[in-house]
Amino acid sequence: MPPASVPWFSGPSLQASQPAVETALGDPVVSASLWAGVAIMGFTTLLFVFLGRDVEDETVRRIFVATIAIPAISTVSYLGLATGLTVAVVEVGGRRIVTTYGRYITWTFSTPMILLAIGLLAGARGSELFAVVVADVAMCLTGLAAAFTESAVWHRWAWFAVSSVFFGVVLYVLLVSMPVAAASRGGAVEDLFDRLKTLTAVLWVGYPVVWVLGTEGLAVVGLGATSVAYTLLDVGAKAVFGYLLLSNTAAHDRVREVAGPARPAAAVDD
Ligand code: RET
Repeated sequence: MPPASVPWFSGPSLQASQPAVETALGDPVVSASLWAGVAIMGFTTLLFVFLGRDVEDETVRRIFVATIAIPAISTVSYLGLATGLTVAVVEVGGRRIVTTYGRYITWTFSTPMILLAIGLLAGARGSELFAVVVADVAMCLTGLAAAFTESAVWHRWAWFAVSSVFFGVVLYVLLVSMPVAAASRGGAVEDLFDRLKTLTAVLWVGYPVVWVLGTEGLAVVGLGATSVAYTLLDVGAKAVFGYLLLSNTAAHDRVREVAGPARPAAAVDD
């Protein structure tokens, strides 16, 4: 039942105190995977701030701002999940599903930062960055819709399909369009971009796979395994990705090789 204090609210109940949510968070594997997320992402945020302590170049500084925001947002996200604030139960086709919907909300903010950071490195055009961020936000919000849909199981898959189309656009920009900009920079930038691009594409494909196999999709695996899998993907897609990006850009900062001089078509206008 929706909380009485929110009479207009007819969607899934968002009460952390629901017994099913309490039971889910009482599972030590689920709870450990979420509290580990708070700790790892908190530590990663501090590490990234430390790595950026003497960066001077304006574009590299922008890359740092975007990349530091990734684990910072994620720390808050994990706190919301671990405390049950952003966990809810939905009922569909007679099945009760615990959804950690806070993930999708925070991906809406954190994933654009990842794309901005890698796009700035590549020297992507402003229109390219804009397109990839729009598609990415749409992917996250339609993923949130999939998680909350209770009307029919196939309705959930319909949202999943829409989200996947937006994901296709994101992958296209990352794998086809941005590499052209990165190639024109050549050298260390191109090599670093190529590594980060591959890491990102591989890990990001893991998210919909976990969705399909996990509790919100076919429920082949339980909530504990789903939650651990998302946390591991997050460590790769945020902490490892960010570390590779920042340690390399900070090292090259002094020669302005990484960001390179601004080109007329580049989003970088320092
Ligand atoms: C969902 C389900 C619907 C279909 C698709 C999905 C893709 C999610 C992705 C998430 C990436 C998250 C990252 C988080 C790090 O901060 C929403 C699971 C396609 C690609 C990288």
